Formats: sequence, structure tokens, C-alpha cells
Amino acid sequence: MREIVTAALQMGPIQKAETRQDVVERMIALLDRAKDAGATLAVFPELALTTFFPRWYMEDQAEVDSWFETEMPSAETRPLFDRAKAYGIGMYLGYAEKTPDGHHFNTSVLVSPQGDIVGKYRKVHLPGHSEFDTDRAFQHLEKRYFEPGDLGFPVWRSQDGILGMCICNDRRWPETYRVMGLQGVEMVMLGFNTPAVNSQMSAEGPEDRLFHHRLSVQAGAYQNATWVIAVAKAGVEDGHPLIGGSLIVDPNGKIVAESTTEDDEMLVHACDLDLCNFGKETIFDFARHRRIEHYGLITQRTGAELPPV
Ligand code: ING
Repeated sequence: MREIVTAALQMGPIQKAETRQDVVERMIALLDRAKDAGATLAVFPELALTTFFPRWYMEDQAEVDSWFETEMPSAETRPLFDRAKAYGIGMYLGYAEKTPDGHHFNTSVLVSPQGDIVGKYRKVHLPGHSEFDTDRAFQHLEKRYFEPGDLGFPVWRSQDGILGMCICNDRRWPETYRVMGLQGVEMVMLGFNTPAVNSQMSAEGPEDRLFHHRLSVQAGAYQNATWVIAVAKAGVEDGHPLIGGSLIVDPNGKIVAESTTEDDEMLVHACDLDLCNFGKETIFDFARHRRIEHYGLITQRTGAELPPV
């Protein structure tokens, strides 16, 4: 049995006016609870250090850059890294990354229990748009502020398992999980910030959003025989609601823990990575069952092309 006692550390809303110091204090309080619960891995949300700023239209690059981190750990986040290291707890942390050569990514890092940054992931699937959209009830400008990730979907050996990462919208695309599944992933960690309503179709509300969220995460877990830890930044940020629904899903696609609030909340579960083995050795034994000679379109074609009428 290879167990990782995993804490999903959901965060409630972060208002635009809140400082990174305010936020890191909340994160350390959650980490303290994870320690008390015996956790050895803590998963935080996407863009965990700030409000979900892609909802705001900005033209001044200096203002945009103020939402980004130029180093990680930074001065503000060093106390969080130090606390995790002192506790011997590994960590997934989502944040906005500005590289030394001026690139902007929606990023997550995997930190080992020894406090080393084991891996980095940059969000591949960027939803939304890049220009102000007057037809939308609110903006979702991830295509304006971030570049598509350039690191692919790697996995890393850490804490006696094979761990992978993705971010928010990535969870809706089966390719995300399958590329990691083809590397033997046993636990996918992901943070998300999901608006509770559809800015283009008001009939789609929180329950629909939660349904599609659970469906995507459960399918990804089952179809790749992997644990998936999905952690929300939730609640109302400056009048804009985000869904909760943080989840711990087992390799059979079963939800073993789900948050019940839209505030700072902790889920904890002892994830036995060996629960992945049966699925990987039977129904999803990729080597035995997949027929890649028929899958060419998946990487050869970006958009759908309809058959001739
Ligand atoms: N947020 C949302 C998400 O994928 C979204 C955007 C919501 C797209 C619902 C499509 C449908 O959960 C982020 N940050 O990707």
C-alpha cells in the first residue's frame, strides 16, 4: 500500500483589494489544519495568491503584471514554503507566472515534502477571449493575459508515486488526462476558479457548472485509473460568484470527498496509489487495448471538419 494522505485546501473568495500577505496567512492556517490531520500532500487552487483577475479588462501592462509572480517562492510566499517544509508536506500551488524573459503563464508548481520544486506546469487550455466582449455578462480574459503552456503534460516521481498536474479548464479536455495516463500517472492535482454562471448563457447556473465539473473530473480519473484532486477557489469575489465543489476522486471515478462550503475548507483522504493498479492492468491496460492506428485525427486535426454533404 502506497498511501499519500492528501489535503484538498479549498480557498474562499479573494477580493481584489486583498494583499498577498493576507492570502498567505489564510493558506498557512489551512496548512496547519492539514498538518493536524496528518496530511503529507496539500493541494491549493489555481491562481491561489490573488483574486481571479482575468475577469477584469486591463490595458496597462504594468497593472496586468502586478498580478504576476516573477519568482517562486517569492518574499510573500516564502513563509508558506517554509511552513510546508517544516511540516514535511508536499504542495501543489497555482499562481500567475511572469518569466525573466517576459512571458506570462497560468502556472502550478509541485513542491516535495523536503521543500524542493519538483515540477512546473503551465496551463495549456486557456478559455475565454482576448478582447473586451460586450456580449458577455462579465469578462473571462485568460487568452489576453496568458500564453498557452509550453511544457506539455509531464509527470514526476514524488512521494513514492507518479504525480501530474493540470489547471482548471484543462480538466474538461480528455487529452489532458490521457497524455499523463500514457506516462503512468497515479494522481492528477488541479486547481480551478470556475464562474458560477455562464457569461454567454444565463440559463446555465451553478448546478450545471457543478455537474460538468464533476463529470469531467470523474471521467478523467476513471478512464486513466488515476486519483484526481480538484481544488476550488470559491465564493463571491467583488460580486462575481465562483463555484465550490472541491473533489477527491478515486481511480474508479468515485467521489470520496467533496467540499460543502464556498469558504476556506479542507478535505482529507488517505489516497492509496495502489488502487490505480487494477484499472491500469485490466480495463485500461493501454498497451493491450488501445489501437492508435485509428486515432490519427486527434493530433492531426485541431477543429472539427464536417463530412461532405
Ligand atoms: N475557468 C472555467 C473552467 O474551465 C469555463 C472557464 C467554465 C469554461 C465553464 C467553460 C465552461 O472551469 C477557468 N479558469 O478555466
